Amino acid sequence: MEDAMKECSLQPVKRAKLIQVEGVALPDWILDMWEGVKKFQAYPDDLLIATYPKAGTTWIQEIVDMILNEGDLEKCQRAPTHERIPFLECNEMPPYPSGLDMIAAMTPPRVIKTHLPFQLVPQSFWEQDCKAIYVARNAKDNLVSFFFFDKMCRDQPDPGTWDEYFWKFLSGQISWGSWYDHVKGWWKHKDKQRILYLFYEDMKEDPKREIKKVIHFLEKDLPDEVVNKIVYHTSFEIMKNNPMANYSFVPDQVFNQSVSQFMRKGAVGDWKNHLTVAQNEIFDADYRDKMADMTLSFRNEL
Ligand code: PPS
Repeated sequence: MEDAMKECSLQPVKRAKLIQVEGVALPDWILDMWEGVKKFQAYPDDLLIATYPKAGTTWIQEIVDMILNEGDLEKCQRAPTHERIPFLECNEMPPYPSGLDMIAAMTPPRVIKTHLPFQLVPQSFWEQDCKAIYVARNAKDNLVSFFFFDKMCRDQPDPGTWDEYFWKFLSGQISWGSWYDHVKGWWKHKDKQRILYLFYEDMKEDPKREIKKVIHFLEKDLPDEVVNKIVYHTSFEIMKNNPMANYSFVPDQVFNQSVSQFMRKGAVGDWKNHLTVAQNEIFDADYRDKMADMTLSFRNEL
């Protein structure tokens, strides 16, 4: 598979365009997947991992996989992240099949990743009363992380300049739409469905405490030494050097990690290095308006 990936790296990847699907901005390649996504049939024991992009998806994927495999490192290194936990709405990227095809080939119980806002998630997940874990990250760090990702990922629309991207983020005109609608939509439904809503900042502050929440949610009982092992192996420093978790297997033509690494900083508060004073003021005023109706609150620093 790795050799085939390298060969595919010879083909330049065309940047996606942004389209609107049911009022949400999405990369245009999603159209080929859309009918299959809408009709997706979940099993009751499917676990959905949902995030706005760059909110800590890969981190929670690794944590969940390690919990389900009771800390067995060898099992967790059986394949790269997206093979262990396929991405529901992802297009086919030869030699990798589409997310839907990868999920169809899995043996239950399945863990599935999505970036879809709550209202676009296939109904079947809720009809089957599936569990879901949602991770949210403060908007400013999420914006910065997404900008650097969009610069290096050629499967994404061109981000333009930092200033252009700043305005696109505020207006929700980037892939998977508005950060504000996304975090709010999942928050509003968290007590109506079996949803564990986590925050990236809490995970940074006290990973063991948050990992224990996930263990409890998944109805597992793991000894303290296994929990400690999971904390260690899902730390940023270790995951950054784990080829099964750092996306180094994706060819340069898709993820140009010389532009920006997938495992970039893994920190809370990096926005301070990127938002200008003026941008920060505009951001805060706009944020107050958009989040005024919510009890949901985020920490921009620890
Ligand atoms: S994606 O493409 O949406 O799946 O990306 P996602 O995994 O959601 O987000 C990538 C950011 O998460 C950081 N990351 C981590 N932070 C802390 N600890 C761990 N273990 C960890 N793993 C990944 C990663 O560095 C990206 O954030 P930035 O701020 O860009 O560094």
